[in-house]
Amino acid sequence: MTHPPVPRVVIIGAGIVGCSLADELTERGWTNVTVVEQGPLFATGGSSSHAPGLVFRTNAAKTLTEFADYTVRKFGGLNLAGQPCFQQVGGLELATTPARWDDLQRKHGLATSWRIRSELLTPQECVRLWPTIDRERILGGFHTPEDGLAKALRACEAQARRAIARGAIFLAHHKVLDIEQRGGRVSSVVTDCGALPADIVVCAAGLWGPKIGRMLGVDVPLLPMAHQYAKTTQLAELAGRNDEFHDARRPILRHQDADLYFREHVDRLGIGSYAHRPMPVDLAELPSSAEARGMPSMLEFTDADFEPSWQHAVELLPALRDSKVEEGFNGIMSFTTDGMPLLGESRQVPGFWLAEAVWVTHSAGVARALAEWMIDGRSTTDLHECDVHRFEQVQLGDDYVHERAAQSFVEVYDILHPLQPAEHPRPLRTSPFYPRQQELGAFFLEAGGWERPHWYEANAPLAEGLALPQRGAWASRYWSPIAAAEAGATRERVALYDMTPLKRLEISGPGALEFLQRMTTNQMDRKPGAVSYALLLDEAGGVRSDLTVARLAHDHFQVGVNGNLDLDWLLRHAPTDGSVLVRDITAGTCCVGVWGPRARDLVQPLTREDFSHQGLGYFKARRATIAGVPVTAMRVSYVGELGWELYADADGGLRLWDALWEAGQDLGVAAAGRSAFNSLRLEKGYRAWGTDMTAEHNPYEAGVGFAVRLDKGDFVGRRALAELADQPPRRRLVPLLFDHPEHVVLGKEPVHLADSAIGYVTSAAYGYTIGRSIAYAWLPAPAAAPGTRVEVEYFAEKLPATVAAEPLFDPEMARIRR
Ligand code: FAD
Ligand code: THG
Repeated sequence: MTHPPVPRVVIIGAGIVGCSLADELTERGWTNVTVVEQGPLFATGGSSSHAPGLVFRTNAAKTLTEFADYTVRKFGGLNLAGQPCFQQVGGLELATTPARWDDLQRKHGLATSWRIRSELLTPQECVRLWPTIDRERILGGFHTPEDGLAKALRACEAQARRAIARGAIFLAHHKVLDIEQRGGRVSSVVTDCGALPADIVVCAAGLWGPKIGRMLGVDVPLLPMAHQYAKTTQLAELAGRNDEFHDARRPILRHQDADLYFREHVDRLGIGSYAHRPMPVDLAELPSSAEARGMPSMLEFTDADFEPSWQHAVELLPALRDSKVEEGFNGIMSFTTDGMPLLGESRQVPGFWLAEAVWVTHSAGVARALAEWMIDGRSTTDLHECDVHRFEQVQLGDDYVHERAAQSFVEVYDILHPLQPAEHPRPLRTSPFYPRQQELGAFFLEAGGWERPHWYEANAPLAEGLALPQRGAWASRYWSPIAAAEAGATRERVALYDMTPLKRLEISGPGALEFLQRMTTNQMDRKPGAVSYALLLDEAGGVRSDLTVARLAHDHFQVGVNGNLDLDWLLRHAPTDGSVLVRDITAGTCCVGVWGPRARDLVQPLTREDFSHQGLGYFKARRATIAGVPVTAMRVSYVGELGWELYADADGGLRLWDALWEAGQDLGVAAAGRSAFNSLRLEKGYRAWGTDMTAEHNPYEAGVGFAVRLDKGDFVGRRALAELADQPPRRRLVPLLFDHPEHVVLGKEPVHLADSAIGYVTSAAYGYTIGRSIAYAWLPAPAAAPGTRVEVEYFAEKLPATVAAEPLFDPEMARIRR
């Protein structure tokens, strides 16, 4: 076997991300690494040079928590000339309002789900950890004893030295001016001191990322924004407590109700504030390193912006009354539209990788994941929420990035409900049915830029008199009892669902079949008119997505996918000889799902085509004309009822909706939204990719092994699956049913068996048809057997539940196949 030569990697930026990546790459044998830095080493003038280094690991995103956990473990074992790179002082988050106290209880649940040790503290226990807190102001705290302070600058140098010892080169005062391409990929990095040949270029330029991206026409959708950090004068209470070696002993502290955080600096306190107005920074106006006395990412402190924060700090820590701000700065850091990093290799410019919008907290974890991705083609951590190709086109525009990133600054410490939508800019994308949805009083939430009805106020009369269990306040937000009526209309009569936002691709050309056979797990060589449910796997057998593939003609397929990452993955793998065309047709088309026992009574009279069970069977597709509108009808149903997804060109959409609406009046048709949809699909056990399963899971443990045909010939991931196929899974995705119908949870809650946390909830909903509250959860196989008694932790309460056999509704498929 021949090994490929070690590629020449040039990393732009010697901040914490560049240094960590150089270490992780060289450790794995990629030793031909050059790090170019415009400033000096290692106080480069970037954000890492002055980051106070607070590492709070617990995050709603499992991936970010895993990144942070690795950073803590790695930095905990690193030192620079005997000086530690991490101080495990612990983390303490305080609640001064009942809403925050509830949120900390929820956070304790998140920490437990992601295996971070934590405890909830009484005010007294908080004061024991941090004696100068005004006990009267607080309701309690969330303590994470293993969190702490990263010494970012030290960690930069310590990791760089390890990389250098393995052969890496660090070049200070080399400013990147351009990146050249040859043969369709990166070929060299041009600096003010000459050009460096490169097979791979990694942009770890922090807030300067967009500028580097522009050299190649690659979007780096982040907004640099200033954030205030100040140090107090010397405090009597801290005198003699700390020294330069151990410059902090009390936990890092968050007072999120006032958008503040604190840490010790020997005998002073450092105070960071997110309370001020968003302060976006125009890269073009940023002073050069020389003009900025070596610190271009530090702007002048604006006292007036800090004033309210100082008052809040003194209220929480009255001992500060005798001190003042001695020094402060407005430090620049990167914000993205969804708060997640930007990682991955550009599809337009192969060889150009991004490692952008990364906090010190996540830096080592990000670097490890990227090194694995670059070298092995895949990371062991699921990265779909961080992949820079996750965005829709409308989410890449300057105005959008500006508006949304500024909002994510404002919301940094807000209590955010998982369903809470951004308010601006909206509406961005609407389906042709939008005017009718508005007329029916749709309550819209947004996803991928699309306005999606969650329920329709017009259905309120249907909900009157429904006896529903009283759910908790948190689960009642972004929810309405109307969803129950819409679910009922779907199971009992017929309902219309707007499926337009579901991304769809057209894959065509003489090589289309062979391409889809190679990319997916199911048999694609079926007669035109066949629809298949199939998976996209990575080489290790991880589930990258699940799809429906309709063969509309010999060389023409329509593929229903989960998002932009699927399009990206397919485009990357498509043959370049022109034999296959992959096209996103979402925007020019629309889709309405017509589902329910009366669906056939509604649709058949509107068309000359045979929509009987014999004429158009389950998982079959055909062209038809409905009320004069050309459609592709696909007999699939994510809600588990008789009916079709009807696809039309966008221009015919409104006529199609109106005709269906009109024809349905006598049948009791209802428009129905995502809230009902989610409940119905959980009753059927249909997985939502990205929530229930990700590339971290294989098909067998995720319960979608039925979509894998190992005997169909080779496909991506087949080899890995062949090894897994006859081993019993170690863990499983299974449904839980709560004992009490009023116990409705939202996802990511920990699951306990006896007194140990053993797993976590993925998605949850009240099942209106079965009259039980449902949660899907990942559990170790021995605990996943139906009948196992477990408890789901929700706001520090343990809710009893039982593992159930699936599907929970209509296992004979009698409702669909008729
Ligand atoms: P940087 O450290 O900025 O490194 C990028 C490097 O690229 C720079 O050295 C720059 O000079 C170089 N570069 C750019 N362009 C070029 C070019 N053309 N040629 C050559 N070199 C180039 N994070 C936490 O986790 N915890 C905290 O408590 C925390 N507090 C913060 C407080 C403040 C006030 C600020 C501003 C940020 C804070 N952060 C914190 C965020 C954190 O500092 C950053 O997210 C992190 O340091 C970014 O690291 P980086 O390596 O991506 O960027
Ligand atoms: N409709 C269409 N495409 C899609 C979805 C959709 N693509 C993305 C996503 N949703 C895929 N998810 C599913 C999940 C389950 C089913 C369809 C799409 C489904 N499963 C049946 C079952 O499991 O019993 C049938 C499986 C089979 O017969 O192979 O219907 O909503 N167009």
